Amino acid sequence: MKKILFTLGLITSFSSQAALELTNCVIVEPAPTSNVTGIFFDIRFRVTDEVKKLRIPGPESIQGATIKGLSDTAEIHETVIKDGVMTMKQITQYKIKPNTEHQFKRGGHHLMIRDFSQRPVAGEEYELSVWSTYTEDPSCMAKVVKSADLAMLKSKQVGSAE
Ligand SMILES: [Cu+2]
Repeated sequence: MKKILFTLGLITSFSSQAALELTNCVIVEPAPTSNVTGIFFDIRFRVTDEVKKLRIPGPESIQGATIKGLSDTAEIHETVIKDGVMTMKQITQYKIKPNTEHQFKRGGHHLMIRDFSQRPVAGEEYELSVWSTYTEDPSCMAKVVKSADLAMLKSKQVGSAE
């Protein structure tokens, strides 16, 4: 019972402003023959006074994600270049530095889903919830984009960032 009250307290304290913030969430439309696809976003851990009060015992981190209507489990991958060949490796935990923007992008860290319950189509939107260790799981609406449009979208975001 105490645990439930504590959890409710946490939800209330973060209802105004989540500690983890997701932006620029996109799902890549899978190629017709593929049953895997990548998901990209930016994530930031805002250490507010409320977060400081939690006295979390270690660095905040994320461990995976759920995409409502598509997949219960998204893996976190990192891109590794080995002997000049680009491959991907699953990692179980990704640490989020305080007050720093981390970009999950093609050729870097990303989320990956496989054997999705339906094929995402460009123009659709799905709710992405990222599993965090200490603070409330952040979520965002992720837009499905065609793979070819992803590069364009990203350069536009970078161009307008400053
Ligand atoms: Cu991957």
